[in-house]
Amino acid sequence: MAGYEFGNPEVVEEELDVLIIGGGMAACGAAVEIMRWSEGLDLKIKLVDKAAMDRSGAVAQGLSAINTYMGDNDPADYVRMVRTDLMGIIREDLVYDVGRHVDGSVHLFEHWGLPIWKRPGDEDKPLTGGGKPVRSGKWQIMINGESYKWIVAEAAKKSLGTENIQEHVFIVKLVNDKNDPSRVAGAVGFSVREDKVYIYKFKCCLLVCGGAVNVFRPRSVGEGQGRAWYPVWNAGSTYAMALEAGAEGTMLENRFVPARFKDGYGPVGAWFLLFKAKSMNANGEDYQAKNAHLLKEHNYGTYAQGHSMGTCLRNHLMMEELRNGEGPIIMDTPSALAKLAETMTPKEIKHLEAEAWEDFLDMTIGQCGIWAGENIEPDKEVSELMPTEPYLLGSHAGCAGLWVSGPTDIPGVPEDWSWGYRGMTTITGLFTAGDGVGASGHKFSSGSFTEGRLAAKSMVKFALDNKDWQPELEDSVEDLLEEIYRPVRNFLERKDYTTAIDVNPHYVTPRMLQFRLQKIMDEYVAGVSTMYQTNAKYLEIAERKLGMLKEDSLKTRAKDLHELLRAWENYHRIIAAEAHMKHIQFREETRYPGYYYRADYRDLDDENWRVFVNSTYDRKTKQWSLRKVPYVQLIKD
Ligand code: SFD
Ligand code: AMP
Repeated sequence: MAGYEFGNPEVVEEELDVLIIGGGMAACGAAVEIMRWSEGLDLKIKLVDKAAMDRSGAVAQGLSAINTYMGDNDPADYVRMVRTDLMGIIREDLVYDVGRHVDGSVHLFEHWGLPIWKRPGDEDKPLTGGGKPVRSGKWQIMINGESYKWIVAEAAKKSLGTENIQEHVFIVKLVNDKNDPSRVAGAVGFSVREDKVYIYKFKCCLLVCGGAVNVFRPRSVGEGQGRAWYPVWNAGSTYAMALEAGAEGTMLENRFVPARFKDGYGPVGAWFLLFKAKSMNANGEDYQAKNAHLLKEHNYGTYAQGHSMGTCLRNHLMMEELRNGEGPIIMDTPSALAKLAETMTPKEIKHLEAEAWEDFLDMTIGQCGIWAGENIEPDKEVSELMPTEPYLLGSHAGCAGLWVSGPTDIPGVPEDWSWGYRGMTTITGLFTAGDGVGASGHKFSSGSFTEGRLAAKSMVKFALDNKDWQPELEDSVEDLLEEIYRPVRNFLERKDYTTAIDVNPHYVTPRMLQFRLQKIMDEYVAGVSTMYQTNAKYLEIAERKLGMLKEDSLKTRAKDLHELLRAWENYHRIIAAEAHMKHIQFREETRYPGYYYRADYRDLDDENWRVFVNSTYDRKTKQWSLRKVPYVQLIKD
C-alpha cells in the first residue's frame, strides 16, 4: 500500500532455555548473575528490551542516590523500616532476602566504575576496603550517578554477550503451554523499528518490565505532557502480561504517590535527608507538626513510630493543607543551603550549590529545565512541592506486584510462601523481580538488581530440572500474528473511509484511548482530581467504563510501528488499571491514607484487613477472582 510499507511482518521464531524480558535494573542483575551459574551448561539465554539497554527503564536518566544499602545496618531493621513504611503489610521473607543480599550488588556497581561518595578521608577506599559512604539517610548512600544505567548495562552486556541481546523489541504477551495452562511456554512481541514479529519459546522467563506510568491522568497535560516522575515508557507490561497468563497478583491496590518538586517531578529525598531542607505550608507553618494529631484519627498512626512514619502518611499530612486551602507547599531550599554554608569556605559553598543542581541533572533533568526556565536559583528562591499522579510499582515506596515464591531458610515462613524457585510466580516457568514482585517495596535500584540476581540463580536450576521438557505454544503462529498486528489492520483496512486519518468511526487512535483510560482512572479510581478519593459507587462506574474501554481497545489503530507500540502499551495499562481498581474495590478500608482514600471506609481496619489481597484473572472469561491471604509477621517489632 503506497506510503505504508508495513503490515506484512516477517516472523522470527526462536527456541531458548531462558528469556529475560526487559533490560532495566532487575534484568541487568539477572544477566550478570545467570552466566555465573550457567557456565559450561550450554543453556540458550536471551534478553529482549523494548528500548536500548544503556538508557532504558527507570534509571535511564541516572540516579543521585542508591536508596538501599545496608552497610552496618541489620537486615532485620530494614524489614522493620519497610513494614512501617508500607503500613504493616509486607512479605517479610522477601524483604529480608533483599536486605541480606543487596550490599554485594552495590559493591559490584562500584567495582564497575560507579562513583560512590565517601566520607572525608575515605575518598580513595572502595566500600569493600572499608570506605565509609556518605549517607543521606539511614538506608541511602549518595552517588555521582548520571551514568548509572550505562555502567550496569555494560556489565550485563559483557556477561550475556551482545549477540544474545535483542533491543527495540516490545513483548506483547506471554503464551501458555498447550498441554499445561498453568505454565508459560513462550512470549511474542514485535520490533519497534522493523516490520518483524518475534516468537520465543522457552523453558522459563523473567518478566521484568518495570511498573506502570500514565495509567492515571498526569498533572502534566498539554504543554507539559510526557513529564512524569516514574519512567513513561514502563506501561504496566509486567503486571498485564503476568496476570493474563494466570499469575497471582498481590497488593495491586497499593500505589505510589510521591511528593515531588512541582511540574519538574524532582525527587525530594536528597533535599529532605542530605540538605536537611524543611517544607512548610503557605503560612510558613510546619504542617507535619501542625497535623500530627491526624495520625490519631482512623487508626492511621498504627505503624508510625515517633517521627518515623510511612511515606503515605507524610503525604496525608501535606494533603490536609492542600484540602484546606493552606497550600502551596513550599520546600525551603535557600534556608537549608544557607544553614549548611554557615561552616563552609566559599569554595565549598560553590560545590554545595553545584550539588543542589547535580541532584537533578543526574536523575530528573526536567526539574533543572523548570528551575532554569522559571529563573529559580535554589539557594535564593523556594520551590513548590506537590503530590503527583499515582504510579503502580513494587520497588520504591509502593508494593503492587505479583505473588512469588520466597526463600526457604527463614524461620516461621508459611510453607505455601515457597514453591521451590525463588522469584517464580504462581505460573510455572514465569519469574519476576524488581517492580514485578509485590508486597516487598523499598528495594529501589540496588534491591531490584539483587532480586534479578536471585531469580537468575533459580531460573538456571529450573532450566536444568526441566531439561527434557519441550514447550508447545497454546496459540498458533497465525493467530498470534493476527492478534499482534490487529491495530495495523484496523488502520490499513479503514483509513480511506475519511479524508482525515485521525478522524474515523472505525478506529480509535492510541492517544485518544489513553486519554479515556486516564480520565476514568483519575475521576473514579482516586486520581488527583478527586484528591485521591473514591468509594464503592465510583468504583462500580469505573468497572463498567473500563470494561467498555477494554472492548474498544480492539479497535485501536496503528498507522506506524510507533503507534503499534503505543497501542499495546495502552492495552497493558488497561489491564493493570483494571487490576488496581478491582483490588481497591475489594479492600474495604483505607490502608494507605495519602496514597488513596476509600471515602466509604475511612478507617485503617487491622482487624479485618491486615491481610494480603491476592487476585487472579482469567483472560478467556475476563473474570477477576480476589482473596485474602493471612499476613504473617516474621521479624519481631
Ligand atoms: O530519587 C519492556 N528509583 C530510585 N532508586 C534508587 O536506588 N535511588 C533513587 O534515588 C531512586 N529514585 C528514582 C528512581 C526511579 C526514577 C524514575 C527516578 C528517581 C526519577 C527507583 C529505581 O530506579 C527502580 O526501583 C528500579 O529501576 C526498578 O527496576 P526494574 O528492573 O523493576 O524496572 P526498570 O529499571 O524500570 O526496567 C524496566 C525495563 O523493562 C523494559 N520494558 N521490554 C520489553 N517489552 C515490554 N513490553 C517492556 N516494557 C518495559 C524497559 O525498557 C526497561 O528496560 S528517587 O526518586 O528515590
Ligand atoms: P525520594 O527522593 O522521595 O524518592 O526518596 C528517596 C529516599 O529518601 C527514599 O528511601 C525515601 O523513603 C526517603 N525519604 C524521602 N523523603 C523523606 C523524609 N521526609 N523523611 C524520611 N525519609 C525520606
